[in-house]
Amino acid sequence: MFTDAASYGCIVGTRASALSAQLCKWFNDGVSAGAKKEDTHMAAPGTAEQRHNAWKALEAHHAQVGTATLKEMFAQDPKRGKRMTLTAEGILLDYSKNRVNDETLKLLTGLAEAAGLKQSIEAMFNGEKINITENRAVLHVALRAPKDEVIEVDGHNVVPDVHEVLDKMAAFATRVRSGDWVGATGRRIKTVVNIGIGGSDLGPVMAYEALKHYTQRDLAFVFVSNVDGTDFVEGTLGLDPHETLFLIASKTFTTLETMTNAHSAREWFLKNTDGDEKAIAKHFVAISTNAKEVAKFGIDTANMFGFWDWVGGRYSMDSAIGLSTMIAVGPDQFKEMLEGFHAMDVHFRTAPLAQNMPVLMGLLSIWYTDYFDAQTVAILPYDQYLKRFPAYLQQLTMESNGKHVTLEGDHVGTETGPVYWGEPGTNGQHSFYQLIHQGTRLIPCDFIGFYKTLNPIGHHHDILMANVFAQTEALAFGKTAEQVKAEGTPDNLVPHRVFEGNRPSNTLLADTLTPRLLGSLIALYEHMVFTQGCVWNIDSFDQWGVELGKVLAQKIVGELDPTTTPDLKHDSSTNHLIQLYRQKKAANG
Ligand code: G6Q
Repeated sequence: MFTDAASYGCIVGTRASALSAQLCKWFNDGVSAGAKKEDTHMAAPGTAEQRHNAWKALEAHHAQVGTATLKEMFAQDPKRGKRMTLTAEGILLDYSKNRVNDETLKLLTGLAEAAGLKQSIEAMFNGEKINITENRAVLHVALRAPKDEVIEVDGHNVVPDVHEVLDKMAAFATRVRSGDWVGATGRRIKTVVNIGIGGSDLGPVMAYEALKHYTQRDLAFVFVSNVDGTDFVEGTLGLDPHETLFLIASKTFTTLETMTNAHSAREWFLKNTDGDEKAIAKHFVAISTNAKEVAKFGIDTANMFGFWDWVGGRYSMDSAIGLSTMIAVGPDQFKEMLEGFHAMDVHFRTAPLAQNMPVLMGLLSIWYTDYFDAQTVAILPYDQYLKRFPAYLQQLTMESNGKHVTLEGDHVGTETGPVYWGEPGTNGQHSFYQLIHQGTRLIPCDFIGFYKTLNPIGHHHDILMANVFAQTEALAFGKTAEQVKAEGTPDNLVPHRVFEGNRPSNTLLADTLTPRLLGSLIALYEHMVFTQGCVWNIDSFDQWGVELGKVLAQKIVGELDPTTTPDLKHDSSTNHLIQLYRQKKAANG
């Protein structure tokens, strides 16, 4: 029989003692690394001792309240549901169904203060080189700064550069949308194919899907990312090259997947037209920071849209990387999206920590990750247009905070980035929600819904939103054995039908999904990630794990040619797998 007490125990899963041991190590390392800390570009946070004390205070607090239930908390404070809400830039966050009380929030805010979050936010907005491992500024906030703002990197104001590119994008997008930009044979562009991967793909795809309602429907959009030839072949199947425009999106213009797809696109285009290389200029444009490689590929740099090394790939969807978005929705609506981003930037920079939505969400995720041993966070948008939002957030969160060393290079003393995942509702309810409701793991969830649908038919929207409210209620309050019995359930089935409850969730509600709202929503998560990274004292803006993959595959590609006899120097498993592939490839011709 599942009693309430037993059920809480099994999902609380506190790792307080392990955390305590790690914190001691971290504290000692922090003190000895004190001098090194001065060398970094981060603005000085609290001392190692203050940070240590803030973590320890939360640990003690967790020992006291970690088993308290949402049911009790709601019973104690009838106004909790209304009180624990926060509104910013058209988004309402209801955080009342989290396992926190006022003291928890105070201590979490104290943790952020001790970590120097306020100073770090200023350091980012001021263009300091807070991406210390790449010695780069982190200025996606400059991509949506109004024209009159001044943001300097090495003494140079980057805002005019941003607006120059935005203007160039707007002129180009307008020409493609109106049919003024024509292909080499004078035909109007009907399909735009974005070729990119990772940060040069996930943002554009997500934004295209999210804003489909606002797109020009006589233009089709295709996104090719995977080096698996199937992606390119299926993506271009049936396209007329005379009416197709390729956007080659790559910050470096050296990424193996993107360059392979770009070369295939070039061959496909020349093979299916009269093969005149001069036509390339009308059908290929580049989005990159690397003019040299763009020219080498054969794209006229006049048809190149630039950005800068201070824009990280996963933070680039509102830079020139968003050209496909701008062509789809038009420059005015793209501008509205940027305004939404900017509004949330201002909120993040100016709101007090306790009323700061990205900060609060970041701190709540730290509470579950580091004190409840929660390993994942589910992102559950109840809007079909946001179907790619969880995939987008996977990269934003996990590439940013999937780090095991501190800014000083020491092993972290706490757990860092949880796994983010999800699917749109209500589809997910018919598959993995079972585990969230009745499994043994604690999975904090973000539910995202809208008061108004863009497609009002019948009762669909009420049914959709009723599910949001029902799910968060069931997760928080569950169903006791007594309730199950009272329904006439046979005794042997009662345990199976008990819902422990006490499973936390955030609910995010907004009026309707507009370009502006999308911008604010993305910025909310960007800054939530920043908050987490600052508290964990890690570099959220490098991605050495991605870089490694880029190098390793390049080497092995050359070893797969069966006409050569490479001296394979990998481990015995990798050598064997490569040999098998070479033999099969030779046999298959
Ligand atoms: C993002 C990562 C990574 C990157 C891709 C594509 O933050 O760095 O996902 O966006 O590897 O890189 P390119 O744009 O240089 O092709």
